[in-house]
Amino acid sequence: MKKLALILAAATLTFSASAAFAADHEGHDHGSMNMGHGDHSMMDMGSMAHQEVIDGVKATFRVMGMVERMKGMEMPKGMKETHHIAVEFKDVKTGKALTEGTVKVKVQSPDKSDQTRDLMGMQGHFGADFEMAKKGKYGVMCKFVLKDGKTRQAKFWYTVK
Ligand SMILES: [Cu+2]
Repeated sequence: MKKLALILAAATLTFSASAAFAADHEGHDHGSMNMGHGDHSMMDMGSMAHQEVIDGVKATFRVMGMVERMKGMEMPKGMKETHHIAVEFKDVKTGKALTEGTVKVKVQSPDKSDQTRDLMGMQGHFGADFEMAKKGKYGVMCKFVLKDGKTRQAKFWYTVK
């Protein structure tokens, strides 16, 4: 009788342990299906900050937080830049990407100080890093000259929360 009780107790223990494991596992899968992955890819892309058509060219701006962009990597010491601003240009008529040209961006901080950078062409877009550490509204002004030689400008506000 004593032996049987022991076996039963052991069986119950094993059963409840595996049930708990299964419940745990299901919970985990469910959680990652819901939010985790979608969020992650959104961060990698950077959120669209502004889109505008200027004289036949569609400009799409994205602003990426560097901490998110460099997830899993260590931030280089002494690096002040906090955000990456990227812009893509498209010919509205043909839908073709315009990847050649000179692009300048001026960012005005909430304290009215400003930074101007030449954006480098990289993987189909132009981009540069800026210091946007303070919370508030930043004015982003972009001046660009693409292959057709025309000077175009775009402007938008970006809020750091
Ligand atoms: Cu970039």
